[in-house]
Parts: sequence; C-alpha cells; structure tokens
Amino acid sequence: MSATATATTISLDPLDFLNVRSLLSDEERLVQETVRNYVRDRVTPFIGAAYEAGEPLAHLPLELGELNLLGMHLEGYGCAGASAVAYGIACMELEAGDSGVRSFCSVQGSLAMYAIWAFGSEEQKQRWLPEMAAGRAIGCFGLTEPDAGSNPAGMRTHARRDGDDWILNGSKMWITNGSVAEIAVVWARTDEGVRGFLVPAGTPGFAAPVMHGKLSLRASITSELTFDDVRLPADAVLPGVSSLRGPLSCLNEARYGIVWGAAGAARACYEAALDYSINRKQFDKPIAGFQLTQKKLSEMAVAVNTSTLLALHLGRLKDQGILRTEHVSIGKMHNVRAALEVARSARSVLGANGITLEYPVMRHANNLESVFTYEGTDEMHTLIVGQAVTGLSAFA
Ligand code: TGC
Ligand code: FAD
Repeated sequence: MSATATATTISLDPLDFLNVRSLLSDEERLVQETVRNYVRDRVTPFIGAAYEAGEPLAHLPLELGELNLLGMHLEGYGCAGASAVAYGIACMELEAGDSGVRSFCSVQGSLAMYAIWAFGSEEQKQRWLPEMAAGRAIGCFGLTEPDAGSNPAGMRTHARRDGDDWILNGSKMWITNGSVAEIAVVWARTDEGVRGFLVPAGTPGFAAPVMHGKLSLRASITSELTFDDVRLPADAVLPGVSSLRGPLSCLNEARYGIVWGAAGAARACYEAALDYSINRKQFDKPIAGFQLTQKKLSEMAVAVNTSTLLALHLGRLKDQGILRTEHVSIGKMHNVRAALEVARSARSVLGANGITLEYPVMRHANNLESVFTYEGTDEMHTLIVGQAVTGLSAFA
C-alpha cells in the first residue's frame, strides 16, 4: 500500500487521534460506549448545578450499581469481575464527566470494597460486598489524619483490645463519602501492627461531619471521622493484614483508576476547547485558525493521546499480573500533570467563558488540584520513582 493510500484510508478523529480505540476489544469498546452514554445523560446535565451547590449527585450510587461499575474489577460477591482495562476505561469515562464521579467509584470499589475483598473474612465479604456492588451500601476509606497525610506510618488513631472487643480512638480527615457511608474502613495502630476495622455508621462514639469550604471536588462529599471510645466486636477487624501493606495495597488499585481518569478529564477539556475555538470568531475568523490557538490544541491532542496510551499500557500489564506500584506512580505523575496542563490551556482558549460553570473546563481544572494531591501527592510518586531508579529512599 502506498503512503498516500494509507493516509487517505485512515480517518482522523481529533479526540482519538492515534486511534487508541482500535487497540480495544469489543467488550472494552462496549464498556466505553455504555459509560460514555451514561455520563452524557446522567452526569453532564446535572453536574454544574451540583458543583455549585457543593453536593454529590444523589442518583449516582444506585445507577452505578445497576451498571455494574462498583467494584467492577473484583471477582464474586455480586461484582462484575471485569478486566483491569475495562475498569480503567470506565474510570476514564466517569472522570470525563467529573473527577468527583470517578472518586465515588474509586473509593467505593478500589478502596472500601477492595479492602474487604482482599483482607476481609468470608462473613465480612458476604455481609458487605453484594450490597456495596449494588450501590445500596456506601463505603469510605479512612487512612489520612490531621497530622499524617503523606506519611500514614505516623497515624495516631489506635485500637486496643478489651476482652473480645476492640476500643477505637482517634480521628481521620479528608475522607471521601465519609458522611454518607454506611460502612467505614478505618486503619488504626494496634499492638499487632496497623489493622483495618469495619465501623458501621451510627456506632456510638463514631461521628462523620462534612468538611466545608472546598473549592475543588465540590460534587463529592469530604468528611472528618472521629472515634471516641468506639467499642467494636472482635469480628470488626479485617483478619487478613496487620501492617501498612493493607491500606497501601488498596491505594495501588485506586491510583491505577486515577491514571485512566485523568486522561478522561483531559479529553473533556480538550474537546471543549476544540469545539469552542471552531465556533468563536474574533478578527472575523474562528480563533481555531490562529497559530497560537492551534499550538495549544495540538499540544492538548498530544497530551490526551499519550496519557490514554500510557493508561492502556499499564492496564495491559495489570491484566497480565505484572504491573508494579512504581509503574502506577509513573502513570499518576504523568497523567495528572498532563491533565492539569491541558485544563489550564483549555481555560485560556475559552477566554472569559472559561471561568464559568457553563463549560466544564474550570471545574475540571479545580478538581484536578485534588487529584494531584490525593492518592499520594505528585511529590510522593516522584520519590517512589526516584527510589526505584536510584535504589535510595529520599522519603525521610
Ligand atoms: P514502607 O515502610 O516502605 O512499607 C510499609 C509496608 O507496606 C508495604 N508497601 C506496600 N504494599 C502494597 N503496595 C504498596 N504500594 C506498598 N508500599 C509499601 C511494605 O512492603 C511494608 O509491608 P510490611 O508487611 O513488610 O510491613 O512504607 P513507608 O511508610 O515508608 O511508605 C512509603 C510511602 C511514602 C510510599 C507511603 O507512605 C505512601 O504511599 N504515602 C502516600 C499516602 C497516600 O497515598 N495516601 C492516600 C490516602 S487515600 C486517598 O487519598 C483517597 S482519595 C479518594 C478519592 O479518589 O476520592
Ligand atoms: P502533606 O502530607 O502534609 O503534604 C504537604 C506537602 O508536602 C505536599 O506537597 C507533599 O507532597 C509535601 N511533602 C510531604 N512529605 C514530603 C517529602 N518527604 N518530600 C517532599 N515533599 C513532601 N485520604 C483518605 O484516607 N481517604 C480519602 O477518602 C481521601 N479523600 C480525599 C479527598 C480530597 C478531596 C482530598 C483533597 C484529599 C483526600 N484524602 C483522603 C487525603 C489525601 O490522601 C491527602 O491529602 C494526601 O495524602 C496528602 O496529605 P496532606 O494533605 O496531609 O499533605
């Protein structure tokens, strides 16, 4: 085939310039279409108002449950047992709607459900996972504390045995879904190491007040968790782990979803900028016709496509069982940085309109500031990669 024939027979989709879609299986494409359509119908029309009000979309949990997106990469207990790539694609499409929507899905499936699935007893799995997969029970994941963020080894929340029971004291901060969760997975220091506890809402001594004043992830609930002599039965503890390996294993799962999600947020910003620039005229022609705008759009196209390819590569490694935590760190670093740059550049293309909720760009830009920080800050992932390439730890 001649070079000319090749060039004319392959169509160019500005939003999927490298035709990454051709690398997906039929099943993966179906997941993409299903979630993209869901976001178009059930997220996009409502998210601006929810963001402004500082409230989550109330219809989300049950509808994501009906779509089998909650804990979708887990096997059994009502979970879909999908591949890592299919799960990643779902995260990408959800975050193209709003990072808070993907956050809900990540915290439910990759943090709270995964903790129970990987480290829980058979009774704990039977009790919680089917309800959580259906979206009838919401979970949260309490690791961060006021004085222990990047360094969870510094946590003060602790539990001690009292006969067969446990007594839990301390506090957590910045906990997604905390105030609306039926079940909190709480990590605490014990004489036996760091252990995970299942704390149902309404347990005496446990409170989960909403944190106010956020300018980012406004359509997502963020809460404090406080524990004042909370008495828990022996079977509240997750039996499968007694070290930081427990929570850090859960983080691997959620960070992987963010690698894909950030690519979705970037794509949504690029799409908004491209559309706007073609329709907006200044100096009697579309601003898309100016070289400086084309430079911005070309750079966005490169960032969106390289991020998506990177996410897909990591997903294939995960499905082969050879993905390392350091790979995920490279993915989170690259894709969240790239998405932030795309969002800022897209904002400038939209001019004054770029600062409004009528367009998704500023909302994504603000959300991505949280994504840059949570699930391991950009600096933590830089140091994880730095340690991997030098063999020297620079954490402390
Ligand atoms: P270190 O001493 O190296 O290890 C302690 C134990 O953990 C094991 N381990 C891991 N296991 C699984 N996956 C990993 N990625 C692991 N990294 C370490 C390790 O083998 C050891 O196990 P054992 O059994 O021998 O004791 O750990 P360190 O204290 O030096 O930690 C290093 C560091 C900085 C990488 C870690 O603390 C870290 O990742 N910090 C960042 C904290 C973070 O990401 N927090 C996120 C909170 S959750 C959240 O943000 C949710 S946002 C929700 C949303 O999407 O809305
Ligand atoms: P700090 O750890 O105090 O860091 C402050 C700055 O110092 C950062 O730039 C950091 O990178 C830098 N720094 C720290 N140590 C070093 C070092 N050794 N070298 C170089 N730089 C360093 N947590 C949960 O447990 N569950 C949740 O559901 C959850 N949801 C969240 C939702 C939102 C919207 C947000 C914003 C956060 C959420 N978090 C959650 C908390 C999040 O994981 C932490 O904010 C994050 O781990 C960073 O901790 P920190 O905010 O205490 O910052």
